[in-house]
Amino acid sequence: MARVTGTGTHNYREVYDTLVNSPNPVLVVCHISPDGDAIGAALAMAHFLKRAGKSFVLVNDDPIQSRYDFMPGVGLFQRTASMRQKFATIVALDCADSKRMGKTTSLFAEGHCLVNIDHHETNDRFGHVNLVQAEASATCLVLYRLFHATDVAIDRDMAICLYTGILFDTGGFRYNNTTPEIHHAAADLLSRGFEPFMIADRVLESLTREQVELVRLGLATLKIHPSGRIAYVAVSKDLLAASGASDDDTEVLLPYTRSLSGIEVGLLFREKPDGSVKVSLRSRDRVDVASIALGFGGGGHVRAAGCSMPGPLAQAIDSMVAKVADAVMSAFA
Ligand SMILES: [Mn+2]
Repeated sequence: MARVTGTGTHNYREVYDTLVNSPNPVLVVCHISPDGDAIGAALAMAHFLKRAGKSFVLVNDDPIQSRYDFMPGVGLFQRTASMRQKFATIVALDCADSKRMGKTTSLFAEGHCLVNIDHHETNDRFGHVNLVQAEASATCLVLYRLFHATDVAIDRDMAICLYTGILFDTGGFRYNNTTPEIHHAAADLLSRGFEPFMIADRVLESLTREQVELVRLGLATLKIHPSGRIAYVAVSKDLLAASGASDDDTEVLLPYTRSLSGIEVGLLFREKPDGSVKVSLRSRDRVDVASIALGFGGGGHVRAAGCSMPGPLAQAIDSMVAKVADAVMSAFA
């Protein structure tokens, strides 16, 4: 196998050739706590590999949320902790840096080849082969372009997976990353025949009873900064336990922060079992939350980013809100 190395961004043909000529099986990974784009991209890649006559193993540290049960092949995901095998070729999807792959890196063989396919602006080109398109609205769009450029026929299963990722990362075609190109891609994918409402309902709308309980309890913690431009909620370990919801479910609280009229930055703080604090940041028009997150060792996109901070919760809130208030102040100066 010709191993392409380097830190730049490779072209479609190099990426295609690396994947198709790699030894079997190929390990397919996406980021921990996988979302619609990560799962969609990993599954579309798995379907592609299978059609190219390759074998693959799909792995993630975390369970896949049940809302994604409709996705073709989702049952093939295995948990990292259950795996012993080592892999010579790995393709990472929707991971901005190697930490996002979690413990799956323990499954990489010595001298492995890592293919990094992503769309995060903060991607540090951690692969040996990198296909990173920071202007792409979703990793699923990067894959759509790759498949088109290399004449890979997109079947219905792949189309459902790619469409799900595009739908998720554009917030249902609402965010500013909703480009003419992504609508063209969505139209093309939809022509393979599936129900768009079924996907939108599962991915964007359905809530479990535990999630609704989490919203009820979480909204009681909602605070608005004196500037009137920052809103935030905090989910402590106790609150999460009382709701019966899981850690990943906390995302359902985010829209209630940024969506408040007049708010520029919405924040969600969640206390992790080890006492550290995970922060999700969303902005509306002006504030670059990726650079704020980066300052705390995190990353993401201009309007959606995240990071981890040391506890305790109240202290993490204070220092983050102070930083965001500075950013809001200069954005509205
Ligand atoms: Mn993504």
